[in-house]
This record gives sequence, C-alpha cells and structure tokens, in this order.
Amino acid sequence: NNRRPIVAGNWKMNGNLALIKQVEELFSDADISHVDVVVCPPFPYLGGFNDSNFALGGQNISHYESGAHTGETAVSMLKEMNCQYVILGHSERRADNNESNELVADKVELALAHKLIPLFCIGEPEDIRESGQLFDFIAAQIDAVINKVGIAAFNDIVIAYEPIWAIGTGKTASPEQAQEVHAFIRQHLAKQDSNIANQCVILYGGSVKGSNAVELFSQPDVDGGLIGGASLNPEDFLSICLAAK
Ligand code: G2H
Repeated sequence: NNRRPIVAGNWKMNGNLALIKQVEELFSDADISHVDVVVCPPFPYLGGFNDSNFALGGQNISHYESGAHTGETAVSMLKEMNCQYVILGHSERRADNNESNELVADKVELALAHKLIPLFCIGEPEDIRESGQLFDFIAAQIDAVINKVGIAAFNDIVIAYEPIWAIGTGKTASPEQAQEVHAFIRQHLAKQDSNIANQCVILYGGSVKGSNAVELFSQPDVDGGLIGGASLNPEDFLSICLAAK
C-alpha cells in the first residue's frame, strides 16, 4: 500500500510549557520525514508551539460553530491556532461527556467543512468484545459517520481504533488482535468503496509504547498510532514515531 503513516500524540489533560520545549528540541534534530507526526495538547497550549517540525491537533471541538457555549472551543479557533487535525469521538469523551455516535458524526462533518482532518476514534469496551458483538459495535460507530458525511469523506478522515480495555491500562491489544479489527474496518469501508478503503489511514491506540510499536506497526492494516501516556515522554514518543514504517 502507499498509505503514509501517522503517529499522533494525545496529551489528554497533561503536559505543560516545559514539555512543549522538550518535545520541540528533541524533534528538531530528528529525521521524521517518513511519517506525519501530530501533537494534540490541551487547548491552552496550542499557542505555545512555535518551532515545531510536526503538526498540531486539538482534542475536541464543539458541535456548534460559535456563540454562547461557555467552556467550549470552536473549530475555527483550532484552524486559527494552526491545527491541521482534531481528535473526535475519543472514548474518554464518549464516556465522560456522553458523546453519541451521532454527535461525533456532527463534529466530523464540521471539522471537514473547515478542512481539519478528523482523527476519528472508535473502539469497544471489554464486555462487548466478550459477548461477541465487537464487529457490530465497530460497524455502528463507522456507519454513523458514513450516514452523515458519505463514504467519499473518508478520503479526508483518519480512523483511530482504540479498544477501550487497552487504554491507559497497560493491556495492549496483541498485534494480531489489532490487525483483525483494522482489517475488518477496511473491509467494512470497502463494501461502499474499495479505493477509499484501501487508502484510508487507520491508526491503533491503546498503551502503545516504544517497546511494542514496531510489532504493532508491522501489521499490514495498522498505519500508525494514537499515543496517550507514552506521548508525554519525548524520547519514547520519538522512538514510536521512528517505528512507523
Ligand atoms: C488511548 C491512548 C491515546 P494510551 O486513549 O488516545 O492512550 O496510549 O495512554 O492508552
């Protein structure tokens, strides 16, 4: 395939100005030309990056364009702060903020309208996997977005598969488990359009570290990673970026 790998760091509600400096310094000397590297810090820190050789992303947007929505952040603001990406539908937001498949689809539509690349997150809780509903659950998450924006929009959407039971738990999905679901996602897209399915970048997320990245990224349908905890350690994050093929 000719899919260009992406490694995105999701700082979640972590990090500080000092970490921005450390990451920018370490990466300035690194050859990351083989991979698109993205850092998604908390909103207040977006303006603190000014010397980066990687892209920036937000961790969420409001589903409103602007207006009286205290505490929310508009898609236009991320654009103005030089973001190229935005994480949407992360399982923590689905859980903490009751984000439904439909709301996530609305946000994907809004991001695309503003030419931000959605890092569209999907993934199942452990009980769904154990009860044999894994593929139906994942398909429903994807279909909500296809129904909203159409399959062609997946030319401009990056999918991040993050099994909830592997997030921040240290329990990484095995490379085979990741590959199985990534292949399913691609087949599911291919039912609508095989070219789009073949070019869609699908990232794995959930306890990716420098020590397991090579094996995960060597799977045929794993095109990179969405990295939480390990993205807060610049050396570890760089080694993950270098592991992307
Ligand atoms: C999954 C991932 C990043 P972590 O949430 O989105 O976090 O790598 O800490 O499991």
